[in-house]
Amino acid sequence: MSLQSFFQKYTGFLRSLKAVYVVNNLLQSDRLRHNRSLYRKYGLQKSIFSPVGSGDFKTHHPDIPWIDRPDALEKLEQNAEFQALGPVLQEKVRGFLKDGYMILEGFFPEADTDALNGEVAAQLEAGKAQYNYTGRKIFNFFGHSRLADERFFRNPELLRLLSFLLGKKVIPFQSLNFTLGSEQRAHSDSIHMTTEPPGYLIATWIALEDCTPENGALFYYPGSHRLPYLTTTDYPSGNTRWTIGNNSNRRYEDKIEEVIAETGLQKQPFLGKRGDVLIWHANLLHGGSPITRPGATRRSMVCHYYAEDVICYHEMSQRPALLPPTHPV
Ligand SMILES: O=C(O)CCC(=O)C(=O)O
Repeated sequence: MSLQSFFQKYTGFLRSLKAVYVVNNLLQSDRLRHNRSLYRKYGLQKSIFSPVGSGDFKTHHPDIPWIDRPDALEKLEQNAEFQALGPVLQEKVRGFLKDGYMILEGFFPEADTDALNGEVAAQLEAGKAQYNYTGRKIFNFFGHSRLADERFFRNPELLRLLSFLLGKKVIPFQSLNFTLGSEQRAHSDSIHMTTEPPGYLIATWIALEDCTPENGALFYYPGSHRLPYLTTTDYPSGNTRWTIGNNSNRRYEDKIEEVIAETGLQKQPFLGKRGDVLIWHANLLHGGSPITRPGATRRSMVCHYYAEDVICYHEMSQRPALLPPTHPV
């Protein structure tokens, strides 16, 4: 068993040791080599195998995603690629700039979502795919399924749209499949997958069955993408030079709860239909509602992407992000 797959299940003490991640980084060096030139580009003077976090970037590179610039709406209207989109999609892109998300209704036909649900169930049954230590998330299912990979994770139409939104070509980075709702508290992806320059991450959330008020629907806070990016120095993470704080995630989520209360942001459930896709901004606060009907399933897939010429790292665990494995499928 590789260290990587061991850590998918393991929740004990070793998870808090930065040195363990360094060993894993060395073992996965193929998936980190691309960072050599990026570290040079962004003036980061450290080994590509070392822990990395927001503290390593005392000042941010001035490259701000165009969607986050004050003149974004004005520039959008003049953009030739935008003008070539139909009026419906144009309105959704305007909404993305304003609210930090957009919804593509009925993007995937039922035949595709049915087929993917069948493959996930079969691979779980056969023990080829597994939930990670959370008991809810199946990491990188695209590595087990050509359908998940080509139709969902690397869907050319979505890749084009995401690259347009970030203003740079995106790299499909990781996927998570769920059969039950996550019931995860509100958070921003940016604490888990962070980029330098900030904001060059984007995600798709795909409903593989209808979402209801009982089956743990996704929720989000429109407009929250405009909040400052929180880092591990903005809450008592418990991190030390050598270790990651055991309760860092809980404390981060407590902090987010405070921010929501202070700003008066309004929570919105996503009662999407199967086949719908929700695209969210790197900093949009979101999470999973409680499951109030015992046994209710909520099949879904989340795919994360970041721009190809930025550094991506995991702020909470201070690790450089590994490029996806090149599994045979
Ligand atoms: O699907 C959910 O319930 C939440 C997923 C999520 O928060 C994430 O992938 O960041």
